[in-house]
Amino acid sequence: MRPANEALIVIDIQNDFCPGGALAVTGGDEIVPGVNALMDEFAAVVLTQDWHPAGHSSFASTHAAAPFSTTEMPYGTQVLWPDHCIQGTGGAAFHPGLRLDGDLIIRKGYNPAIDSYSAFFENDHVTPTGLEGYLKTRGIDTLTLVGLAFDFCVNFSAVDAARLGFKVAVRADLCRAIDMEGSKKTAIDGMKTAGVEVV
Ligand code: VGL
Ligand code: ZN
Repeated sequence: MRPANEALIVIDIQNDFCPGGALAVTGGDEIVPGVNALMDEFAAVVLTQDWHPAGHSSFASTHAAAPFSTTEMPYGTQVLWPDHCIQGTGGAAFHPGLRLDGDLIIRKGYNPAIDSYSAFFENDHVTPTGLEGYLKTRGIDTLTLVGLAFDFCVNFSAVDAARLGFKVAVRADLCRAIDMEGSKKTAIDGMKTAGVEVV
């Protein structure tokens, strides 16, 4: 068992990010048994859930644009995704094999106007989700991240966590990437620059 200052953060292991889902990540379901087993090591386990209202501004359909194209938002460039993780749908539900006995489920992406890759801040990089306060008030300063997708929500969460002063490790073997236009390598480089340990 790890000490009480450590938490496991399980990012977005939801049906829409697994094979057959609306924004399927190749092999996304393969990590479930390993993530479940890793939960046993941690006294604190937090799960995140991508949780968009229908018509969300990150959906290509909202802009009559092609999925995986980009648009400029007030907060910067935004990839336009297929409709995914719509609140209350089966696609937004966790993978049926995932253990749900963690301490906290934090939802993100519910603001219609702003996407939220990171578990800590929306994509404007200033609107907090509250996770920082939750962890710090529990005395947690060291995080291990796993989940989907490696190059988007895991990456953004890990970099934000490092910036907030957490000691951060990402278990790459318990993540899978979307990997569009080299985004996996960019994510690895960015995480290392931010001081994240990618193992
Ligand atoms: C994610 C794209 C859009 C993720 C969420 O969980 O990595 N990616 N929404
Ligand atoms: Zn999303």
